Amino acid sequence: MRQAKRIVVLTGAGISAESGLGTFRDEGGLWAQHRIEDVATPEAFARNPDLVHRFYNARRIQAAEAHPNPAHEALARLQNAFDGDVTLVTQNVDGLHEKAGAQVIHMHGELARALCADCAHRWDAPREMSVGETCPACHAPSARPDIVWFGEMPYHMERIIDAVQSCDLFAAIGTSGQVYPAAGFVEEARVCGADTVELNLRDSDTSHAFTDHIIGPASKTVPAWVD
Ligand code: BV8
Repeated sequence: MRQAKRIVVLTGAGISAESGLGTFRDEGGLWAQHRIEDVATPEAFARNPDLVHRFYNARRIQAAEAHPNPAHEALARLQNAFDGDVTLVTQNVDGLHEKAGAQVIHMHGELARALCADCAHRWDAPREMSVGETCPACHAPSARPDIVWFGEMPYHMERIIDAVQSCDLFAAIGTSGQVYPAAGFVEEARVCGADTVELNLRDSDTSHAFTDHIIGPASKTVPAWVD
């Protein structure tokens, strides 16, 4: 980390596991309880908006009560103390990076936000959203969670790719490397000359693309890596 000047950090559900929030693909994870096709696609929302709202309402309430862990706090320290650029990109929607005081790019949206499917207005979501919820701007009954579902374009991609292509250190923390385009960032960073490090409990689908690996729970490995 010493000689790096421009760092990009990508986080996934694993960084929030020790804050008590379930991951997707670990034992008993979210995708063991629900099929992606039933709760995390635009077609699922069109087919059964009540089920999708209930899936996200439960996670929104749990996330609102969760606290950042030492891994989130260490990344906020890195951002505030490092004498270079630190671009923090998260696939997570739980808001824990902000709670730790970090500036973060949410590429998959946020549980705390609602989106109007008609006029694209965004606002702070209520604790529980329900079918037919109206948009405060256009008043259409078309409120949905401000979440990027499968088949939808992730947010801030241009800004993220610029940062990935110009960084000299790319770190991925707590992600299985199974979801694109996020899983492709490491390759992009590598071909642009960055060093790459993966911090995870175990190997991921993209471990082969990283030059360094730090194995262990994020609440221990990330503070050690940062400090
Ligand atoms: C798109 C919503 C195109 C929010 C999510 C190739 C290129 C492009 C697209 C594709 C492609 N191939 C396939 C696709 C389609 C698809 C995709 O990737 N499918 C996969 C399943 C193959 N991608 C998309 O649809 C994306 N959109 O490509 O659009 C487009 C183009 C033009 C115009 C329009 C569209 C959209 C992807 C976003 C989908 N939304 N979530 C929500 O419900 O939360 S993705 C979902 O999985 C989560 O958001 C999460 O971000 C993501 C990845 O999961 P992880 O965060 O990695 O979590 P996971 O449980 O998998 O792993 C946890 C890891 O943590 C593990 O490695 C574990 O070991 C580790 N861990 C656990 N505990 C700890 C730990 N590590 C450290 N410490 C611990 N304590």
